[in-house]
Amino acid sequence: MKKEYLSISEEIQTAIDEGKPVVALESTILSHGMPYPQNVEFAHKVEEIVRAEGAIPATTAIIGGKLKVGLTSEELEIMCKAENVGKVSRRDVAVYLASGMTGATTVATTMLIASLAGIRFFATGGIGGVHRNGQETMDISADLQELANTDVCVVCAGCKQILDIGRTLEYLETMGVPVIGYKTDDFPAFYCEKSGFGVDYRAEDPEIIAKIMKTKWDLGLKGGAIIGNPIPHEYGLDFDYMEKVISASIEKANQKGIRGKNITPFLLADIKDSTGGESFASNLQLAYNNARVASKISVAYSKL
Ligand code: PSU
Ligand code: MN
Repeated sequence: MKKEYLSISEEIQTAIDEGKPVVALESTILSHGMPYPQNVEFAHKVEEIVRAEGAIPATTAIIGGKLKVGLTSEELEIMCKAENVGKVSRRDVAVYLASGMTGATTVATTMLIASLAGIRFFATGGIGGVHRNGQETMDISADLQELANTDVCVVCAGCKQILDIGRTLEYLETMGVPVIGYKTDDFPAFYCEKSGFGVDYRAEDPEIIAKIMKTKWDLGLKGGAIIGNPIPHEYGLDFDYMEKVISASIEKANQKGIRGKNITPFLLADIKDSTGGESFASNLQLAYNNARVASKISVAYSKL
């Protein structure tokens, strides 16, 4: 039944069937998180990095009424051009499939599709979370619920300071999602190596993370985990500097009355403009680094 909605590339299906390492990649980061045509180069390079580590990349999207797992160059181009490409979170999935609309998958939806396909590991940039003033607006990303319910391990550089990082971590604790720092005690803040908030556990190598995930899923403890992988030191931006930039962007969004699913893409674009491309260079590097670590973990997992 579910299979009829999935369209998995032959290479990825074979890898899944043979228990080989596969790493899911999202498309919202392409369509709504990065400018064209730089995102095309990114989309290809991130896949090459996964391959170089010995895993198979599986970029996901919704195209032509199917949940696509593994995109052709033409399909990557469509996602990067992002003409009439919506941002698809869990609530949007059935609508997009039934009506044949093209959709970029968020962290939540990529996890959902990965899990339907049998993929356990996923690399992204940053996750969504509790927005600042979320206690008033109730703007809490569906990514957090997905992490609580769907068995996929997400490697990310934490979340951006556009969010309320403290409340995001509290929410994850309530939902039973382990937050593990990869070679760090500090939860990363996307462009910045440290957020000032601690992680629950620190892991020194991919093997222990693979073992933790296997143990969690063997026990039937549903849901994923967050692996917080800090941006490489040389690309990290200053926390206080980014705080100023982000506060100004949030102020702008409030004045324009931007809300809901549009707020994250608005802030991402505005921050990019006001840092004159500096943040974009960091964004690329942290995402590559996450692809590398997710691949290493999936390779270790495939050996268990
Ligand atoms: N944060 C980023 N870059 C991104 C996103 C979040 O730093 O590209 C995207 C991811 O796809 C994430 C989504 O799943 O935004 C969260 O959106 P929302 O807050 O509307 O749930
Ligand atoms: Mn939201």
